Amino acid sequence: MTSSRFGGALTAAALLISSPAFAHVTFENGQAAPNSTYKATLRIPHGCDGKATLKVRVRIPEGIVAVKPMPKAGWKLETTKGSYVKAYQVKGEAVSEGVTDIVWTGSLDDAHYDEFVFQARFTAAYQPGATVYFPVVQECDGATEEWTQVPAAGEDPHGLKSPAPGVRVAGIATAAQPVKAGPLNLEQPWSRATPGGAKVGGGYLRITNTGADSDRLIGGSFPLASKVEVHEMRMEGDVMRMKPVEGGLEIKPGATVELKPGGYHLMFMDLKEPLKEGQSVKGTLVFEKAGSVEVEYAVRGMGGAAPAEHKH
Ligand SMILES: [Cu+2]
Repeated sequence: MTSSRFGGALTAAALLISSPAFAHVTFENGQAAPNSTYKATLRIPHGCDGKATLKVRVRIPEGIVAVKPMPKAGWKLETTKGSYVKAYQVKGEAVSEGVTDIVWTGSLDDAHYDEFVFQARFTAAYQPGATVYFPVVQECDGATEEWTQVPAAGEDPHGLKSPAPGVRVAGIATAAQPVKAGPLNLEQPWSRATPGGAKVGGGYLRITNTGADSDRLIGGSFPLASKVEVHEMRMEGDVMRMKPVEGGLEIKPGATVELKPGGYHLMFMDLKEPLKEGQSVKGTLVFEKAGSVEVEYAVRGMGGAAPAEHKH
């Protein structure tokens, strides 16, 4: 069972690489720590309709400060500086202006691939779980590709034709004690605010098995949902979908499994009311061996990343 699931994940990775629908402009590392400096490596996989890329422009979103691009051999580097909408605290100092646009000018053949690097600091303007989108414009010989689409709340980013590359702000370690359920440690259960009318919500946490036997997460309960399912993401053709994990999610001895957006997650089905940022909601998780465990989900901001399409 485990090996076949792993096989499925490998197939998905292969599809991501080979399918032209996924040859988007992306960041090599799509995750940044909150309130810290992030090294952004922008990957340009191809030109515009077969034409060579002559310019790569990156727009820096508000709340991202202390931006420093890395010069690139053979490319002219220019930046535009400007005032931020507000001042941000960086290491005890107020920062109110900086780089707002980066432009590299050079030439990259459509048949080639290249990377463009800059440093940026993610401020407290973005909460853990949020995705920050950096609009990118690729100017080619007589053509332009605009990677500027941002998913609306609840929209599947995989459905966008020219998505802006995004960086997710990672969760922070909190002082909260992990919940123990026999040999299982359950850490940082969280959920995400949902737009009004949303029928489903996601539940995330980290589960570590300190015991000698495997256990399985098979379900749970959530007061605002009719039921709780354990889901996984799977590629079906070009489309990323989620599906219930058959037989439950295995937590092997010594293993840590992270349930997170874009991966394994709990799905709160038929939500009775929207989840609001700042709320905390108690629910239960049910394990095959450890039984039923109470957890409290901290509801975080909506962020940009949205649940993918469902198939039930
Ligand atoms: Cu789901």
